[in-house]
Amino acid sequence: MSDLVQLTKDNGIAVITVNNPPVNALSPGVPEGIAAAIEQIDQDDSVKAAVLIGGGKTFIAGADIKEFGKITSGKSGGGLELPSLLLKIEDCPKPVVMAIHGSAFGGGLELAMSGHYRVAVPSAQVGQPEVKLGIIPGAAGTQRLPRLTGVGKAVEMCAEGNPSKAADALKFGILDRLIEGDLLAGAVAFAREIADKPVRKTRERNEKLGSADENATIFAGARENARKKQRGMLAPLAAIDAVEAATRLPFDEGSKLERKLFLDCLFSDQSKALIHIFFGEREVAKIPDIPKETPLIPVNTAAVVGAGTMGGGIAMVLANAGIPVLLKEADQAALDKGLGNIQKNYATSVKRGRFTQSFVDERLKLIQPTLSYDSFRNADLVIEAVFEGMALKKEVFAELDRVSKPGAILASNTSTLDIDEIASSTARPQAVIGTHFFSPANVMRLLEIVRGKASSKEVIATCMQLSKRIGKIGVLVGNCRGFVGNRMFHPYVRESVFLLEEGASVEAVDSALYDFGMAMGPLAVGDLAGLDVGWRIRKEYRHLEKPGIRQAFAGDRLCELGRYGQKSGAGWYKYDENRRAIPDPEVAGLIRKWSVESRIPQREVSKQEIVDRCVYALVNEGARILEEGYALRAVDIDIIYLNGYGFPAHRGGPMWYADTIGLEKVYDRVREFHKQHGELWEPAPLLKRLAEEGKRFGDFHKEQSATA
Ligand code: T1G
Ligand code: NAD
Repeated sequence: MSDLVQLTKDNGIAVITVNNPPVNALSPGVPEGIAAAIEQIDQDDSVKAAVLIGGGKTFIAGADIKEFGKITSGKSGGGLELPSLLLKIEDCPKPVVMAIHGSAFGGGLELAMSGHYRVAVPSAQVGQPEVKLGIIPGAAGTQRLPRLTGVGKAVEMCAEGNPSKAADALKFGILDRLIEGDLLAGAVAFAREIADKPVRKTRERNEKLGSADENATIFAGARENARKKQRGMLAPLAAIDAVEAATRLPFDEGSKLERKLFLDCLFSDQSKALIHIFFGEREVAKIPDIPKETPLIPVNTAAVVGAGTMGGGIAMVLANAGIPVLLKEADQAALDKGLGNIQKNYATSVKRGRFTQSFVDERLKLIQPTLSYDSFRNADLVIEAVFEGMALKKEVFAELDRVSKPGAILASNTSTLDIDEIASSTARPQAVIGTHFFSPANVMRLLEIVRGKASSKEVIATCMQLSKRIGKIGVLVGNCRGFVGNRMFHPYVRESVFLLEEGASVEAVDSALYDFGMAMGPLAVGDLAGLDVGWRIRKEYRHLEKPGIRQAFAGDRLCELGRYGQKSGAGWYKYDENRRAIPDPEVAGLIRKWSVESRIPQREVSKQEIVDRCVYALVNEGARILEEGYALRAVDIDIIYLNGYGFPAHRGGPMWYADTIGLEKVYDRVREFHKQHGELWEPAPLLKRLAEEGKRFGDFHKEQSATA
């Protein structure tokens, strides 16, 4: 046997153990090792049945995603194809019991379904998450799963890609038994129980494949759901086609069709983008100059200053992670309002089935309201979320410096202000850092962790680790104006308003970016967040703007009319009582009038120009941020935009999207805009260099790390 796969015997029961840390992926050598073990079992008369189990923390978490690049670039070393291994297991005359702990995902669940029985510990999870990588199951998962669960559940699991807990998987017919205690012992005992029973081949179990009429409704519903919830993604629709084939074609033909659909997806740009994101979400946790073994500061208690829109959400996030949190406000009225919002948000989560009432009751007990700093000396971490003003922030941090215990982390949720400036109001700048949550903080997954020039490695490492604990994706960014996300968002929004002033309609701008895949158009986002928020920031920084540079004015003019967006019932759109956006001809008229008064030539604006102006504004600013070192890698920017700004995952983020288009083409377009619209479109030097050298943004940090 190989190091990757061991075969042992336990009194007539063979045990196949897969050992390929960290997640027992089906890397080259693993399928071959399993096949050899099955052959041996087949020929060994002393073996009555077999158990296959994963070594370490999990069962098989799927095919080795790192190998996909080799397949799509034709460099794959071949090796035993998974579908034929699964037929080999299924055709083994001795019953094979799959013993599952951790995650049986993708090829791991497909392998498990080729076994004759499946048992699992209650904490295990199973799933076909392939669509999240822009592919579909490629080893007959879409053919075997409906034979175990029925068509409805199978199409849901393959098209949505969400995991199922073991208890549910037992109900769905995927598992045969839950094992409490020692999994291997329980699985071997189970194998003894069934050793004399005839083997059941999953591929021959057709009784749950339903009738054409029943299935037609299921597939129509699934397609509509996929088009709505996974807008623009190809793989979910391909997964539905593959499960449908299982109900219409014999197993072998259905498997062939699945394989074709799988390869079509694998070679698609969408899949490359989503695999980039898969590894990117893990890459952003690695900070080159902060070693893995950096000591972490224990965070067992926390405090939040300000219970407004953000403070309340942040307190919920900490409580949801089981961290007791003090919540301080300036006065009782504000505190009551903040607590009221928290209770309302929790009630919504219970109504939507996200939390149980008992979970919420427990969490609410962890949130301690207060009007004083008295108990702050117990807090390991303090997060400030008061109004966005430097003077107030410095006042609060000076107070926190006085009342907090030595070693406490002092964090600010500021969205634009200078972290070093805030830290200068304390005697412990090494303990100060930015923790920039996104609204609503209890929902948005992104957390920009802003490194001040004095922030210690322990504080940074602790916040990066804490972001995982509170269910966020932490991305480390530098301390520049607007950090990474908002700094790029500024030119993106600027261009969307310029386009209005040049003749495009509000609906045309928003629908162009919506169709591109953004969760929402930039103008609708402005109305949601409040146009006055950006207006206040633009006014605060107007003195820093270069004279003679074109400034967007339509948004400011709307705010002067009190049109702040949803909160005032009208902004770029007007809103009905259910906050539904309605195009407003009055706004179109006002913008036309103001633009003509400002002598801006009016013209037809194409959909492509709208997308290019807005998205390339992101890319160009992203390139500046990279070369100035405020983001560690291009993928960090991509992760920020997917999880904080609704950039479509199947396009991989703005920097990956630019790499996919080709930087030469992007650079040419940016130069065109530079000629037409002036200095604001000056190409970033990094974009220029990489385009001229035929390189990608993805290469930049490799260059950096090579020269570091
Ligand atoms: N292939 C290669 N590397 C993988 C991997 C995989 N399938 N899964 C994880 N890793 C790496 C990951 O990059 C990280 O590396 C380390 O393992 C730990 O991962 C034929 C075609 C299992 C729930 O989509 O969901 O099967 O950063 O940090 O939080 O039809 O990993 O340390 O260098 O995520 O404990 C389908 C993907 C594949 C499952 C564990 N399978 N993995 O979470 O650890 S397609 C998946 C996960 C397929 C078939 C098709 C999670 C996990 P590094 P981690 P974790
Ligand atoms: P908000 O106006 O909703 O809440 C601020 C709260 O701070 C108010 O309830 C106020 O009473 C309280 N406060 C003021 N002074 C205080 C003091 N001395 N002690 C205790 N509480 C005090 O503002 P918000 O939208 O929650 O923004 C808070 C911070 O988060 C700002 O820095 C903002 O830039 C940042 N931020 C906001 C968003 C957003 O979308 N709203 C997103 C990210 C970051």
